[in-house]
Amino acid sequence: MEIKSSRFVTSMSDYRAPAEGFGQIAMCGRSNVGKSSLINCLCRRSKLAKVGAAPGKTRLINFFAVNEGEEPFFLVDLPGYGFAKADKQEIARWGAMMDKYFTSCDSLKGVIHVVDIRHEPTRDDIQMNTFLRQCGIPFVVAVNKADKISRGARQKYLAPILRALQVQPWQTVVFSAEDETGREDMLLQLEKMLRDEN
Ligand SMILES: Nc1nc2c(ncn2[C@@H]2O[C@H](COP(=O)(O)OP(=O)(O)O)[C@@H](O)[C@H]2O)c(=O)[nH]1
Ligand SMILES: [Mg+2]
Repeated sequence: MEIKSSRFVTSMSDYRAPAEGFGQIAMCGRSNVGKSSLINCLCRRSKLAKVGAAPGKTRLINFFAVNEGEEPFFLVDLPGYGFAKADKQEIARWGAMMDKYFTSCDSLKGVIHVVDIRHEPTRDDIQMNTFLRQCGIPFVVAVNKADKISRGARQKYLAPILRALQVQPWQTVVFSAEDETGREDMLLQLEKMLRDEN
């Protein structure tokens, strides 16, 4: 698949199906792990999704329409978890938002669960992945920031991540939003999810 066009459509704090009934591929993961950067990398637009936005600010679900007029779909940037300074109220609000999204989004085709190659998955990461599995939502784990680790050492970092999340190599893409490592592979995975083949 190629991404030929992309545009920001809308932000919402409370999920309501967008007017365009496109299939949706959602990004989830810790704050700062590179969800927005991954969208920008796939779309090859450095400023499409806002990168490095301070966690704790207004947390919204952002919708980007891709390939309109052809085989359109939405890339959905979900608010991250695991932000250091979140208070209980904020975490509860995040949980309610995510709950509503995952339970009422009929057109969700799959999720890209973004993790950081340098860190073993946190308890939140494991919970998130378990949730996706329990809901039967197709997912791919994007092991991002691969550019931070030399090629030869990546396998050593990857193994404990796969083990902790209990995912298989074919469910993961070693990725770098910085240098486009894994971009083609990720586009293939997206295509599969959009066609319900995953
Ligand atoms: N080196 C490197 N930095 C990255 C990569 N992806 C994201 N970043 C940086 O990580 C920070 C957080 O990225 P962002 O996309 O805003 O994360 P989000 O909170 O998950 O949406 C920014 O400073 C990005 O430039 C990557 O693949 N490699
Ligand atoms: Mg972001």
